Amino acid sequence: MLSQTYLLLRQSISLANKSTLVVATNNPGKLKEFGLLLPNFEIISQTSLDIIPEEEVGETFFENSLQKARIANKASGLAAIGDDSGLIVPVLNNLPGLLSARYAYKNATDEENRQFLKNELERLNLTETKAYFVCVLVLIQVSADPFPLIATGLLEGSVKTIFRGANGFGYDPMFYPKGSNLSLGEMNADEKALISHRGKAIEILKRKIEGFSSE
Ligand code: ITT
Repeated sequence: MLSQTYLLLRQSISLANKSTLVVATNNPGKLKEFGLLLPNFEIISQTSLDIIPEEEVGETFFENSLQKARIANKASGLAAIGDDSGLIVPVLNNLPGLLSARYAYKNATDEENRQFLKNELERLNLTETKAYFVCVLVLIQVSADPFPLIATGLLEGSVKTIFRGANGFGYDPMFYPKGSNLSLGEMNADEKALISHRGKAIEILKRKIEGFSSE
């Protein structure tokens, strides 16, 4: 029963026919990664459609991601994907977490947020500590979609007070994936996509779009 409903609902979008997908983000770093990771889609940014995001008030990455996708879907009438993501540092009570984009202050730059995190670590006399990135994607396929597709990805590693590399965005220059000598800022886009929280979430989402999994 579930699989029949699932198959009906998912028909609006497919990996095979260059479906159009609005990415509900104003973050150019994220947008670039979506373009790379979803080559079978015609990706449109919400910025190019003048869609204005609302304040993120959710208590979970999921709520914020759903809100982003809903707004973009309602405004465009097209399939829309929300990405709410962030960096969790357990020793800092799981901050910056939901506040990752505005850790230093509202509208802070990536550089200011990195510096703020570095200061917080130094306050605890740490030069590195365990951390992980999370990414929660929500795909709304049709208007009032009662069955959005959801996918989550994690990337474990550590944050260090030494910044290396200028690739990527956000906290990439200070994040070192588990088992890697390179920071994410030193990896090229393909290398990051293979291991990243966003890359993993998108792989799961692609499988759901194709109907291989309904979980
Ligand atoms: P949108 O809401 O417009 O998508 P945003 O940057 O505000 O853009 P979020 O609220 O999801 O998005 O905050 C995510 C923040 O987490 C982002 O600004 C970075 O600071 C950090 N982040 C998420 N994914 C990251 C990645 O792959 N590399 C580095 N930092 C990342």
